[in-house]
Amino acid sequence: GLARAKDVCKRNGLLILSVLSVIVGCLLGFFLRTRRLTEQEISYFQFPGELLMRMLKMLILPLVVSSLMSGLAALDAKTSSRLGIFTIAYYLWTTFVAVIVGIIMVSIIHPGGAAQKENTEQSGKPVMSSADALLDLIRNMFPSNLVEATFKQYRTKNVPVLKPVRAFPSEGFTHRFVIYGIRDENGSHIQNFALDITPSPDVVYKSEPGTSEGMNVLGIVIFSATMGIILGRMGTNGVPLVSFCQCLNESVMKIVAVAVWYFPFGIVFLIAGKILEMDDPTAIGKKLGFYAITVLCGLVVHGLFILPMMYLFITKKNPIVFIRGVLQALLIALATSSSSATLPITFKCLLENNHIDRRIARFVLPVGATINMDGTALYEAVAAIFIAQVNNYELDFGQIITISITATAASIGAAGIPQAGLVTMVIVLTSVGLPTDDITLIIAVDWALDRFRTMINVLGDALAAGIMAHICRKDFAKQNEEVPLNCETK
Ligand code: DAS
Repeated sequence: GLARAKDVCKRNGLLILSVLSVIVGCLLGFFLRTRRLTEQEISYFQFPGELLMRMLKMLILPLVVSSLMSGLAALDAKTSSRLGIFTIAYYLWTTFVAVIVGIIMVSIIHPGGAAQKENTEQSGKPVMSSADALLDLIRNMFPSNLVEATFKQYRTKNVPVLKPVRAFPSEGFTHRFVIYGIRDENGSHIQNFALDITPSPDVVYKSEPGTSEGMNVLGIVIFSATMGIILGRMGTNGVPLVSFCQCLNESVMKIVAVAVWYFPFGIVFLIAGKILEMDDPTAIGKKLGFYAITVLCGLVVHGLFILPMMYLFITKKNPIVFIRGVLQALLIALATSSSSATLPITFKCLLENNHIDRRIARFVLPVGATINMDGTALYEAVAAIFIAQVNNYELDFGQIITISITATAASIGAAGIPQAGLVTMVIVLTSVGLPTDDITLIIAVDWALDRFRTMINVLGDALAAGIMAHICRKDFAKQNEEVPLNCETK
């Protein structure tokens, strides 16, 4: 008995530590909340968690570039196109299924109720149109500058076009002025000291180019995948670059193997730090609570039933064993809310625990972390319909179809970074004419839902790798010896 327990601990040590760190992080966070720490104390407390995020982000670029280039270069034309088509088709299909699950859930639970809105504050900020968002997605596929793509994305911003102001106050006004004043103790007016300008509804907006912080992973994925395919066709001429990428990939994975020992420690502070800065959870309204429950139920149904059933149906293998293999990646997703930051661990789990062919993982995972987000798609559909319900807005069948298509597109467009889905929500809302300002209704719980949807996003990518390994097993068995370079160490 004892010897067996020891053996289990030895083999699963890191996983056990990670589970414990999530629990300790929650307990510590709630305990320290009662201590009322200052903002500065909280930021120092969050430092070890910040380090974890920095380490993971540091690994994304070399990992994505090297795995796609070396992975695709190792495949012949037929296999890579088969793998590519199957993977993309599977990703689109599962994302669409996730949206349907979300729509069914939100229709059954009906969290929006019939009561009044709890928060009607309109931000008045100009937002992006869905056409702009779609064009931005395509623009990001072709970054004009690869170096810039490593730290910036393209995002159209809409700026107000001001009409000339004639007199005060008159019809020509494009902005509402709010003047704050100071009064003395007798209540008489002393001085105006601030002017808050809010655009009035009739202001016209013009699209202007812009960029936003954060790596353009999609652009880097497209470039690296293309390079990988080309290198594979170049024969011996491509060898220097391919072996460079293989070597880079292996060394990055070795860094991951060392860094993982820091992760449980980082997770404690990442989770506790977030709990320390969150708003009072008891202040969340009833409807918002039901909305969060709807999203969570949808994620559970999709992640614990539908995806595993698909895996079982296609591969005839036990999905529980598979999911246990990637549990550590799921915990990192929970702690970081970022599929891209989790990527190194997803790789590690799939190669070491689930024994997925590395050529498959090298293609399926980076692409999946960028475009395959089942959890995000499900949440986008639920959120849009929730907002419609809150506004007492009846959606017809055509609009539901529109939501399911745009939610799929919005999840593809969302980057694998925290709360990216909240930004691409705009596409879904504008497509059916819902007020985009109502995104503010769901912000209070979004950071928490983000963690759970990111877990499902990562799970979807991992199961996809398992399914692709099964579907393409014959191609891979055939070409095992045909890998252009034999320098890969096992
Ligand atoms: N958190 C994101 C992810 O990395 C996406 C989202 O915001 O939904 O998967």
